[in-house]
Amino acid sequence: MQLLSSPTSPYARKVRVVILEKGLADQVELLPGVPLGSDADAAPVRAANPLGKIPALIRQGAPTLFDSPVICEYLDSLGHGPILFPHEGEARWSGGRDGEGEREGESVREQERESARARGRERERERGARA
Ligand SMILES: N[C@@H](CCC(=O)N[C@@H](CS)C(=O)NCC(=O)O)C(=O)O
Repeated sequence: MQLLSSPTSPYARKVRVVILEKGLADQVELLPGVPLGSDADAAPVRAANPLGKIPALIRQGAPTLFDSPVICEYLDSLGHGPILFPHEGEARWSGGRDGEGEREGESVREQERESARARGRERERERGARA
């Protein structure tokens, strides 16, 4: 299996934690995923996930999985050790929420948008200086 991910994605980090906790590190190759890069950089992510997001888990001979809760539960079903995502009972409803990750994700996205705006302003200044 191959995981498209990045160090800054909280969703991808959650999946990497599951990979480690479930003893699957030797079965999952980590590949860089750049969802918000240039068309060329983002192409592998868009090819793997129609939503153009990371994480995405590419499986040999089976459809690619995307959306971190789905990926996490799938990996949980494969690996060793205690179940991390209970299937039933109170434990199912009291754990595994994505709220923290979403807040962190929004903060990362805002930083990326601000970097893109700063690069745009820099390019404008360079064009102005050359004119
Ligand atoms: N619900 C998704 C959210 C994934 C997500 O938003 N990933 C961000 C990176 S942290 C992304 O790929 N964003 C690209 C975009 O929104 O186009 C999950 O849990 O995997």
